[in-house]
Amino acid sequence: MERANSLPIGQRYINRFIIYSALGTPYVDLQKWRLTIDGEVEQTLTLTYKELLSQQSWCEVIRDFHCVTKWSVPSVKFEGVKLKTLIAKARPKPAAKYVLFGCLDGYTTVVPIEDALSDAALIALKIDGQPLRIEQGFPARPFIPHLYAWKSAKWLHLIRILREYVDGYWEARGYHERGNVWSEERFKKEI
Ligand SMILES: Nc1nc2c(c(=O)[nH]1)N[C@H]1C(S)=C(S)[C@@H](COP(=O)(O)O)O[C@H]1N2
Ligand SMILES: [Mo]
Repeated sequence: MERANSLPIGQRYINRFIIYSALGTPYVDLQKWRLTIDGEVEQTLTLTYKELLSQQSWCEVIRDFHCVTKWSVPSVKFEGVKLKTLIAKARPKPAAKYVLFGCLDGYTTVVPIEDALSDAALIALKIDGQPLRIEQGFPARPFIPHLYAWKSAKWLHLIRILREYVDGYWEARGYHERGNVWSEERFKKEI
């Protein structure tokens, strides 16, 4: 999965994020905001922003950010909590297969659990050293470097572990169940 110095097929570099919010930008009240991890787990977890900031599994990755519409931003520094560690704390049941990310604006996306558990996957609270800006998904968004950026759900508040696949917002509109950039999984296969 380590391909730090190459660009996936079909992508080109641009120097800034193009901001997307398919369902608009939600109002965020940080006092009330919680990140919940539930579903196919032994222990539902609920974390405040402050608790996330002080997790032991705080980590950072510097990776390219690839939108399926073919732009990529090079070497973005994401900092946050290792997703693998967070999910492990909730103790997923053996039947766990997918992870659904749910957002304050109603946006959702889904990834196979193996991708969420990959080493570089995190719940990002900072980009390039600063807390996420509101339009960047404050307070939190997942980032899984080898998946297209529509899987990086902004204004995240829910990580739901699932037994069975369900479509998220873009998946319901034809985008791929997994979205691996290195195998160009842009769209679902036509049957
Ligand atoms: N809640 C939410 N998250 C989202 C989106 C969105 O519309 N709403 N768009 C996705 C897509 S398609 C991309 S490319 C990235 C863009 O991130 P940016 O807006 O920070 O550039 O966010 C992803 N996460
Ligand atoms: Mo995208």
